[in-house]
Amino acid sequence: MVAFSKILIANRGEIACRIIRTAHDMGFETVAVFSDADRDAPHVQQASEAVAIGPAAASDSYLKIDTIIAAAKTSGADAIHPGYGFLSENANFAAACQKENITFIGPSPSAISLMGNKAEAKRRMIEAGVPCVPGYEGEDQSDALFIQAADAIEYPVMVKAAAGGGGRGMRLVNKAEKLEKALSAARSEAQNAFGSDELILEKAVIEPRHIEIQIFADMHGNVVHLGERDCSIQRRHQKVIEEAPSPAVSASLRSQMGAAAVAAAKAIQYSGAGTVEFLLSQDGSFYFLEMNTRLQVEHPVTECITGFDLVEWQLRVARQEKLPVDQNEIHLSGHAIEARLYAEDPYKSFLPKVGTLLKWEAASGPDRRTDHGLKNGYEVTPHYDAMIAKVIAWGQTREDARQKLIHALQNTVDLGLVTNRQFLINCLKHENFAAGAATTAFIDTYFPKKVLKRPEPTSRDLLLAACLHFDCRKHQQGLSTDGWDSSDALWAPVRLNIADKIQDFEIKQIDECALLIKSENQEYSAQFSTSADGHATLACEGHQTSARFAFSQGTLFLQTPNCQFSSNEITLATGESEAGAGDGRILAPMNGRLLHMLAEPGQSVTKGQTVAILEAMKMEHEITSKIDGTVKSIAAKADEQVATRALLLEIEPVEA
Ligand code: MV4
Repeated sequence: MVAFSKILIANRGEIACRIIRTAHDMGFETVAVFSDADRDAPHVQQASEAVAIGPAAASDSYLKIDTIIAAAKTSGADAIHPGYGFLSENANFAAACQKENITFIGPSPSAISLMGNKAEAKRRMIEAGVPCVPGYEGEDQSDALFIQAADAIEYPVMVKAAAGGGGRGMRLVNKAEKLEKALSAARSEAQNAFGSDELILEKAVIEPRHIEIQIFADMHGNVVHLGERDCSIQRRHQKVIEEAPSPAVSASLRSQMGAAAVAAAKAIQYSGAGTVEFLLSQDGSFYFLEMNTRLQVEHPVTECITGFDLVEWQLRVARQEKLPVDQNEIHLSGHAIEARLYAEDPYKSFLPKVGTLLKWEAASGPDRRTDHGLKNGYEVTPHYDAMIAKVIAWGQTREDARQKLIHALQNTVDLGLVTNRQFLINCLKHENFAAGAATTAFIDTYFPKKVLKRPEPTSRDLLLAACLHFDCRKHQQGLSTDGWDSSDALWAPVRLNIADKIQDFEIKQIDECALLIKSENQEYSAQFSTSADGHATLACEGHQTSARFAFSQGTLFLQTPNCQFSSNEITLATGESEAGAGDGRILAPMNGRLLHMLAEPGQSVTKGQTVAILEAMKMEHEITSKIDGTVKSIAAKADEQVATRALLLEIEPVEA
């Protein structure tokens, strides 16, 4: 038995938190590592102790082998869990741990490096009798040999980088005339991306499903599989939705694929958690693609249908225990689906988006699970992967799981960030997915750019936004709803900027909760209320709308059941507003950055004189004095971010 007691987690975010949870449950101490960007991150707070490992860039911190090993030594950690990504499939890192007598929680360096090369892996898998796509994976890399091999297996063919993964350096070639050009392009791409221009060739499988088998091996020769995961819903080789079991895999196909995956692991004396990826063709045949020698992002769906804790198994195997069960003790129960929440904008080419998570609430409820490393105020930076959380639901049937996951995503609060949450809901609701028929072509087929439209707020959503701004303004002006009196019963204009569109409202407070709202020549009578934890409800014409909200520097972030949007109040920018007009208090007409403060204390100013310049909504706005007078005080300085109605300066009127 290899004893270890303190585990360093060489990772961050949700997977670091996931590993810490099981490690603590089992009685281990944990050490987090963190870059400058992650000082206050939840994984750091959750670990028993934490070590700083350098600048924000991953190449300067989470990818630095020597620094991570040094962190283990200074903290006395005697084992390292690499998580996924970063150093998890780096054979040199596994070897460095071994050399320092630190238990690497993963397979041997030789298994990692063997599976890191597709040509070598494929030759070994063919030897072991694992079905592989017909192709060429020889050492002779001459064009002549590739041309001959392609003719023999017949077009279309795939050219792949031997050192590659995740689709980089991959080319689909439909006819012989195009092969040579594809070979040279793939070689240069592979050389640039992986430092090796070695290629392999395969017959192309058209519109396959991505099916992977979770395997587990101990150091005593026992290997089991835990069924498959269907990861067909991907975008540019980035997984989006995963599920277990696959709607396309029968019990008999499962046992065939499971046996092939177990044979693959045995052939290389594998130990620990591994995933054997297969392509499942439309005709039901399956082919080995590659083997991932780590715990995968989507492991929770397997945990949900087997009831096992895969991190616990990893730790047991690493201390040389036998696998806790035999193959015949593994039973799959129900169905689980995982959706990956990314900080990205699906309506802008899925570009990653940085920002501050103002309010985070993971969905709760029976059979829901959210794996994350988030908290209120969490900053999404450009340094790491855009995936911020995984939302998982289990159900007796696939349909139960699908419905619960949609509900969970609708009840996940991610205010302040732009995420793919609504896109995930739309994917899960799509009839092709609901029917269990989705292949790797799902997103390109059903969600091409032209059908990806940002959900627009409904008119009720807009009324709610107007009420929230109105309410916020009252609080800013020190008027509490409790202290309401009839003098408030005036129509107040509320002008909002929502997605660069101007929306005008007028609101009159009738009593503590009742409001009259005018919008687009209609008058509504509404009951409006908010709670301290950011719930808002609006009952209007017999229909109640609920939403979650947060204000940050005057910007309102609103999440309604059908969309998410932000809005800014610009009522003062009209210059005809009630507040701040008559007196010498000059307020910011909208959220923005103060470019210049042109006035100084004691200076005399005349009505109409420009006293400050505000940059907002991509324009410069001159702020002018409404009166003749003397500058009494300055309340904001250049470069400062100011919120709507923030005091900029105060002018003492000259006596008439
Ligand atoms: C293939 C293929 C069709 N035929 N190989 C993409 C990433 C890499 N892991 C392997 N990939 C593919 N290999 C042959 N012989 C189609 C893909 C593929 C794919 C595979 C799994 C999930 C999504 C995919 C999207 C496009 C292409």
